[in-house]
Amino acid sequence: MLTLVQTLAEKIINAHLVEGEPIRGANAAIKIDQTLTQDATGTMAYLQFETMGVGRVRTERSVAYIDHNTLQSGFENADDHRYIGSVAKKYGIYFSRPGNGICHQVHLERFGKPGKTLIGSDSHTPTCGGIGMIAIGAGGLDVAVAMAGGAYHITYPEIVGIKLTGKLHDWVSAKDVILEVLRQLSVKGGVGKVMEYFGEGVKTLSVPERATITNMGAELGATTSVFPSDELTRQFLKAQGREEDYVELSADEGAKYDKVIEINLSELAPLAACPHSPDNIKPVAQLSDIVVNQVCIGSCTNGSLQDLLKVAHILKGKTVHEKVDLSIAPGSKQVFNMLAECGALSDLIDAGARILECTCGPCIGMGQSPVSAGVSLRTFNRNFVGRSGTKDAQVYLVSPETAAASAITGVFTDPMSLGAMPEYVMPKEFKVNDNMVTLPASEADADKVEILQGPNIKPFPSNSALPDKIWAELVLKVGDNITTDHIMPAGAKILPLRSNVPAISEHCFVVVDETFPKRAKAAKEHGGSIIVGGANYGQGSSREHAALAPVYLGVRAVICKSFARIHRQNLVNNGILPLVFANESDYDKLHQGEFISLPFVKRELEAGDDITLKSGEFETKLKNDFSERDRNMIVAGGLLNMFA
Ligand code: MIC
Ligand code: SF4
Repeated sequence: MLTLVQTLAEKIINAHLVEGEPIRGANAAIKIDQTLTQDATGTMAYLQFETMGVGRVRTERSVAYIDHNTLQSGFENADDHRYIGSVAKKYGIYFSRPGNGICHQVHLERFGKPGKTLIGSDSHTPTCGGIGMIAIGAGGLDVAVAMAGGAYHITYPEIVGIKLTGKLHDWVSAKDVILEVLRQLSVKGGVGKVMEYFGEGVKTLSVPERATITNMGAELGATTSVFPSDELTRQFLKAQGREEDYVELSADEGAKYDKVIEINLSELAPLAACPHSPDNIKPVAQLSDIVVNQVCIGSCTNGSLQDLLKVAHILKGKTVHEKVDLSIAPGSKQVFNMLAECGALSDLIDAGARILECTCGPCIGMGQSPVSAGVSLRTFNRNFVGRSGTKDAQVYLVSPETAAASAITGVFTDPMSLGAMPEYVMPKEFKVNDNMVTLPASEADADKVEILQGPNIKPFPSNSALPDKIWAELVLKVGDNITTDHIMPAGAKILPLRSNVPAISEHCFVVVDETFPKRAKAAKEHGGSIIVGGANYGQGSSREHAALAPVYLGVRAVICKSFARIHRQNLVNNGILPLVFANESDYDKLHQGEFISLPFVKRELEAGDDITLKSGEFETKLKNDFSERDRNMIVAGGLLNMFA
C-alpha cells in the first residue's frame, strides 16, 4: 500500500514503480525516463545495447556525452567518440559532442526535469537530484537495459532526511555542506539510502549549489540524493529557457524519514577532505601551514558558472603564487562561454590560471598529474590513491573559495581569513546554444546510418554459466574500502583501453599488486580465481570494467564483508558471484594463495540456501541474499547470456 504522506523520494520512486512494493529493503524496479552515458563507459554500454537487438531507444530522452577521454594521444579515444556518435545517430540518442561539457553539468543545464527518473553510466549521475530528479548511477549494462525499455532494479531505499537550517556565511560553500555530511556519515554511510534535503536552509541554495551536494552524495555510497523542486528551480529552468519543464515538488507535510540529520548552514566553516578518502574531513583552518603545489578547479562537482564566477572574482587582479600550478576547467560550454562574455575568463587568464577544455580532465587523471609527493587542492569529489596519476600525491578536496584563496597564497588558506568576499552577480539568463548536441536521425532514416567501429573496439568478454561447484585459488586478499580506482585504474595511459577489455585487464589491480593480472590468468587455467575483500568493496566509480576485467581474467567470485551498490550489481550483471561473509571474522581465516571450494554453489544459490565455503579443514557459510533476478543472472553467467 502506498502511504498517503510521502517523502519526495518516495513520491518519485513510487510513481515509477513497475515491480515490487514500496517497502524498505525490498526488491523493486522503476521505470526510467532518461538515460545518460559518457564515453569512458559508453562504448561498452552501446555494444551491449546493440547486442540486445531492440533498435531505437525507448526512453523519453537518452543522451550520450563525450567528456572523459578527450586527450587524443592516439587513435583510440577518437575511435570511441566516432563509434558513440554513430550509434547515437542510428538509435535515437542525443549526442553531446566533445567540447560541450561534462555530462552531469550539461544534463542539469539542458535536459534534467524535476520528478523524472534518470540513470547514467557514471556514479555522479545523482547531480540531477539538485533539480528534483531521482537520478542514479549504474553500470553500463543497466543503462543499456533501460535504453531498451527495461526497468531499473533497486533495493527499495531507506530515506534519510537532511534538514538544512540557517544560511551559509560568505566564503563557505555548498562543497562544505557535503563535506560535513561525509564527515558525519562516512563513505559507507549512504549505502542503501537516499539522502533527501529539506528545511528552510534549502531556499538559500541555488540549483548549481544543490547539484554540488547531490553530486558528491555519491561518495556516501548512497543510491542517490534529492532536493525539492521549488521557486529557485523554476528560476533556474527559466534562465535556461525551459520553464515549461518546471513542476513544484517537495515532501508532504509530516512525511516520515528513516533518520533525520540536521545541519545548520550558519555554523559551517570551510572544510577539506584529506588524503586519501572523501570522508577524511578536517577544517581548513587546521591545515593552514601546508604548502600547496597545485590547485585544480572544475569537475562535475564544482564546474558551474556560479563557482567559476566566484573564483574569477577572488583571482581578479592577483597572481597565482609562483610555486603553485593552477588549472581551471569550466563544467560546460555554456559556462565557458558566459565566463568569456562577461570578462571573468580574462581575469582567470590574467591571474595565471591554465585554462583547460570543459571536460573531466585532471579529475580522472587526464593530465595535470601533480609533482612527486605534491600537495594538490582540487574542487573535485574523489581523492583516492593514484587517481591523479601521481601515486604519492597528497590530494585534498576543497571548495572553489578555498582553492582560489590557496592558489594565491601558496599555502592551505582558510578563505574566511581574506576579509570581505568579492561580490559577484549571477546573470538572469544563461546563454543557451545547443549547437554541440547532434540530434539523432529520424526513424525513417536510421537504416541509412552506418555504425563506425574502429580497431580499438574489441568485443566485451562473456562469462560462462555458473558451474555446479567452484574450486579456485584465492589470488588476492585486500582490506576495507577498496575503490574501483584500485580494481581498474583510470588516467591518461589506461583510459584509452576502455573499449579493449583484453588490453585493459593487464592493469587490473596493479595499484595494489602488479603481479595480479599474471597470477589471475595462470589461475584461470585451473578453475579460475577468487578475490577476498573487506567492507565497502568496489566503492567509487560505476565503471563496469572493474567487473569485465576480472571476468576476462577468470575471477569467479568475490567474497567480502560488504559491497558498494553499483559494483556489486556490475559483478552480478557479468556473472561474478559477489558473496558476503555470514560471519565477518571469517575474513581473517582466509589467506592469499590457498584454494577455496564452494562445493554446492549452484544448488545452494538456486535453493536460496547460504553458500558453503571450504578451505582445507575450515568450513563456513556465505550469505545468499540475492533476488531471484540476480540469481538467474549469475547462473546464466551474466545478463547478456540471458538474451542469447
Ligand atoms: C569517476 O569519477 O570515477 C568516473 C570516471 O566518472 C567514473 C566513470 C568511469 O570510470 O568511467 C564514475 O564516477 O562512475
Ligand atoms: Fe568526470 Fe570527475 Fe565527474 Fe567523474 S567525477 S564525471 S571523472 S568530472
